[in-house]
Amino acid sequence: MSQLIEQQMESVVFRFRVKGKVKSIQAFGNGHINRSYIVTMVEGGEEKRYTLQQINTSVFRNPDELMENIQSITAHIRRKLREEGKDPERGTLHMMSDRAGEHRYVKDAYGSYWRMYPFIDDCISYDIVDCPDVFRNAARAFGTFQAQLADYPAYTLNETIPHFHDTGSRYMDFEAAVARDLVGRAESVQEEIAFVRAHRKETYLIQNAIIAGEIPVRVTHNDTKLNNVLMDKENNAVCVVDLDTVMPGSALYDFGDSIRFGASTALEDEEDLSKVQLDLELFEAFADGYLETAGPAMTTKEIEWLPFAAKMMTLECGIRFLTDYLNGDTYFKIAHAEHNLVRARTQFKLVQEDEDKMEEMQAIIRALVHKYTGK
Ligand code: ADP
Ligand code: GN1
Ligand code: MG
Repeated sequence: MSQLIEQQMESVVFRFRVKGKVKSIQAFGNGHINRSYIVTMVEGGEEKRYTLQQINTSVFRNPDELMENIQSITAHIRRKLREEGKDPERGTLHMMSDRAGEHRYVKDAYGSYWRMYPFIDDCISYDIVDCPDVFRNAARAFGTFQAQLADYPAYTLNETIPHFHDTGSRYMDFEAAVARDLVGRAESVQEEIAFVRAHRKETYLIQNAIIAGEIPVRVTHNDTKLNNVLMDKENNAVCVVDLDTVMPGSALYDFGDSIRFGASTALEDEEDLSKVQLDLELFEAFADGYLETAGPAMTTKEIEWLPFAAKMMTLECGIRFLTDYLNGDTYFKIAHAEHNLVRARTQFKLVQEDEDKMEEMQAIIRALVHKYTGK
């Protein structure tokens, strides 16, 4: 980082209610949207760390509404943790106030929005997991998160990204990108385009079921990647992070997106597709932890849809990566020119895996329902 940029960031840091001097500011995290930094402050020989994040305002168009959501849901979770005698300092995120105590963010001279959270120390987050017990703990964290927000009035939350998990709407964005072919890539991805088109009819099914009232609307996280759960040294989940997309949604989104990312045997950008498989043991572990914690509040229909949701959230994410590739990589951060295409291909391979293993996933869910309800 250049000295000038570091000085500018320091001046942002001091507009929050922090004490001491800045020792260092380092970029970190593997997220595809925001920019995250660890800020280390020193005061009286003591070090304290914070996460500083620059919000991507081309993705999150209304940062005020976004922060309002995070502030109110974290306050709600904090209350729940206190009631349960748990540590509210580690169990949820705390947005720092600015010096005036007016906002939970700082706007810099360029119009960028920044927020700061005390860093939750001694934790790790995984991009890949091969141990079912670790994945079960991640599921418990997301299931508990949903349970903690079950009595939060969903209609009062702002929609931070409209139609976020409306797969049918994502499909239409994809067709528009193919038609525009802004950067002339469509010709080279005909196979991937055909794959998406072959699945068109399915993209509307979850949304239709929600609109018809068959699937309930809940307050959901909507970005339940494994690396959005902080784990302690014993691999127990400590805190669910990355709360930008918490808004009204469906448990199908949270379950499906977790399986998409965490039950894969490879990273999201693995180039060797023979390494990319759906691991049914991981699927079972996640489903177990999720049904244990969120299951009691879920409806029978919702639970039946879980395996299909895993496939649909994977297809949706693949569609989004491919759409971004066709649009010239304007949404997701990339490390090389083909990154979004590589990501789209892993997702489509996983969709095939989901299709091949659909009956096994369904049998696992039925067995778990029996385990928890006796039915
Ligand atoms: P992105 O939107 O870029 O994914 P996140 O909010 O998920 O950003 O942060 C990136 C990573 O930083 C997370 O996966 C997590 O490992 C870590 N992280 C975020 N906030 C904290 C925090 N308050 N304490 C400790 N680690 C954090
Ligand atoms: C983005 O910010 P991050 O990396 O946790 C994206 C998710 C995608 C994910 C794919 C706001 O999540 O929807 O599933 O990349 N977040 C947003 O890895 O679009
Ligand atoms: Mg994240």
